[in-house]
Amino acid sequence: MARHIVEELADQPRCWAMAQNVATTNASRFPTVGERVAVVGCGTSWFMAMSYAALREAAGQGLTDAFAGSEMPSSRSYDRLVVITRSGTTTEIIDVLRSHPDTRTLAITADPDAPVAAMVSESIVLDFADERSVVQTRFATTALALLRASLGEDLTQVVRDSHVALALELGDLLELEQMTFLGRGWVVGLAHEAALKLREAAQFWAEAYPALDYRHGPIAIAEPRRAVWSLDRSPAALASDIQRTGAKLISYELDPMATLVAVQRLAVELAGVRGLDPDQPRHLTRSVVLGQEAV
Ligand code: F1P
Repeated sequence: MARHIVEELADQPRCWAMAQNVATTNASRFPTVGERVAVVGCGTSWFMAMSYAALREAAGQGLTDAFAGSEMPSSRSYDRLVVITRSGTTTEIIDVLRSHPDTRTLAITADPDAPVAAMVSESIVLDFADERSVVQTRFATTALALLRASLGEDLTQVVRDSHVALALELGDLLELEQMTFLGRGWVVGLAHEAALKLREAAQFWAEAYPALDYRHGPIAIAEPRRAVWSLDRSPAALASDIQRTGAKLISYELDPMATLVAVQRLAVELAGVRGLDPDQPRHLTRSVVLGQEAV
C-alpha cells in the first residue's frame, strides 16, 4: 500500500533542484516583467497557480491572477495564460485554452504527448516529476519550484529544508481529529494544498484559510485534539488566540513549500492508520475528463 506516493514525495529534493536548472534553460518561455498574466489549474494545480500568482505580483513582475479552470472570467483579457496540469488532459484546462485562441500560452505539464501540449504556444515538460500516485505531491511542488526559480529565486535553502521536512517526527500528530492550515500571501495556496492532501489521501477533516481570516468564523471549531498548522510565521496575537482555544498550534521554521512535504508525509501516515491506500483514493482519478453532459 502507498508505494508510489511514498517514493514520489521523498523524491522532491531532487526534483526541486532539477527545476532550478529547467528554469534557467527555459528562461525565455516564462512571462516577462509587466505582462498581465492569468495562471489556471484544477485542484492541486490551481493551488500552485495561486501561490505563483501571489509571488509574481509581490515580486513586482506584473498583475497576476489565478483561477480554477472552471472559473476564469471570459470577459478579461491577459497578455499571457499559464496553465498547470500534470496530466495535460483535464477538461476545464482544455476548455480555457480553446476559448483563448489569440493569447500567448505556456503549459507546465508532465506529459509531452497529452492534448494540452499541442494546444499551447509553449510548454515546459516536467516528465522527471510525473507520478503514478493519483494524489499529487512531487509534480505540483516541482511546478511551483520551477515558477519560483523563474522569478529569480535561489532554491538551495528550500531544498535543504525539504530534507529536514522528510525527517521530522510526526507521530504525535496522528492522535488529532481535525486540522486547519493557515498562511499569508503566496502561502495561502499552499495551505489549501495541505488541507487537500489530508482529505484526498486520508479522508481526514482538514480546512485552510488566509491566516488573518481564520478569526472571522473558522476559529469556532478550535478545541483540544484539533490543530492549527501555520505554514508560515503567524502573528503573535493570532497564536495566543489559537492557544486559548485548547487547539494545538503547529509551526516549523522551514520554507512553507518544504513544510508541505511534512504534511504530505502526515497524510500518508494518517491514511495508513485508517487502512486507506493513498495511491488509490476513493472517488478520484489521475485527471478529471468530463463528458459533454457533465460540464
Ligand atoms: C488536477 C487534479 C488533481 C487532483 C485529482 C484530479 O489534475 O484536479 O489535482 O488531485 O487527481 O486532477 P491535472 O490537471 O494537474 O492533471
